[in-house]
Amino acid sequence: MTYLAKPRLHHPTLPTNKLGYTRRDYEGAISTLCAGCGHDSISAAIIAACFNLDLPPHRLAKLSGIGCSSKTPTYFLGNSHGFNSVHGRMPSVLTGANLANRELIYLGVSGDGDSASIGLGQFAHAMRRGVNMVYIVENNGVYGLTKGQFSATADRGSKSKRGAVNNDSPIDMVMLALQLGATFVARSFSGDKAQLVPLIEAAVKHQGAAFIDVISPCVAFNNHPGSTKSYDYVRAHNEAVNRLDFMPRREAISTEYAPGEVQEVIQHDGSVLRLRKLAADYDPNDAIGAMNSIQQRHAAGEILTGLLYVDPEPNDLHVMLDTADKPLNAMTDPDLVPGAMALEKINASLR
Ligand SMILES: Cc1ncc(C[n+]2csc(CCOP(=O)(O)OP(=O)(O)O)c2C)c(N)n1
Ligand code: SF4
Ligand SMILES: [Mg+2]
Repeated sequence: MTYLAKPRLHHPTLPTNKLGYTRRDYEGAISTLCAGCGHDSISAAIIAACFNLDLPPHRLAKLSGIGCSSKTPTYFLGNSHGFNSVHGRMPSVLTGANLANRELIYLGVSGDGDSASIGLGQFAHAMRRGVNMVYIVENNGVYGLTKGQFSATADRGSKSKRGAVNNDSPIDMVMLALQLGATFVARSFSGDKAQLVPLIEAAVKHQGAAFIDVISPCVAFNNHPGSTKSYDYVRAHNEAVNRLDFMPRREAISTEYAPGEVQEVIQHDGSVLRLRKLAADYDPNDAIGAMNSIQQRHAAGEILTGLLYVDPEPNDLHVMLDTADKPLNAMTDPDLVPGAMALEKINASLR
């Protein structure tokens, strides 16, 4: 048996959102991951974010590759569209789906092996093309599913469970996403729900390529002393640049912080990201500054988390390709075959 269905009983007093759904309505099958795996906490954060945003589950499509992380879409949003693709190929499958139906919200779930090794090229092109999606990498520094080999995000000098030292230079996916032009870039920790849930909410509302690297300890293969992706290491070295409050468009905005401590970013749809600055000099609209800060803190052995960069006026792939507003999969013959007159006009314009 690859998954267990959950009983459909709801406690009658469970809170409901504006659609009348409880959190249970955003869950999936019972997880078969190891008890304590960080990936399960990320699934819980995705469930909480979609519940808070009152998302109709049928409006969301979740796509993944291969790995323990890529298995997780089975464990959340059981009433949404889902596609478990091939190892490292989630970004191209998602891009195709997005081009065919721009009206869905796209959530790509991947692992550090899936995205930083076999799928690195795919990841790069989804970011640089600005595919409107939330791209979550559940980053544990190992190939968990295939029993704990170092992945390309493992820090140089970190140790495997059996004591082998990783001599390779790590790939920092946040740095890559910034360099490639992603318009929303964040890093978080599976054990920090207060930071992760609003980050996911804001990323869902962002109209462009939103990337979140979530450090997610693998309790079976990478949670020992010597690992820089263990619960203890991340708790001890986590340096948050901001705390994010996310306010959807319809909510009245009231301020409760002293001036100078808060930065507000208004998104395209009118929703507001309110950033409580923990590092006073941190500017989340400066991609080059973000790269410098990440490198400096990494050299000091710290992991910078929070919303690292956001472009409040992003362009997505549909804007860049100037596609029609009507989704391709809703077009009928007259839309797709405009007839000889239209063809003649185009030909005449090219003569
Ligand atoms: C084409 C191909 N090559 C290799 C594999 C073997 N494989 C399965 S999962 C995986 C790595 C998964 O690592 P990651 O994406 O970090 O996920 P995790 O299990 O750590 O969450 C590999 C190499 C495969 N399934 N398909
Ligand atoms: S092997 Fe690691 S990544 Fe996979 S389920 Fe277990 S703890 Fe999670
Ligand atoms: Mg992994």
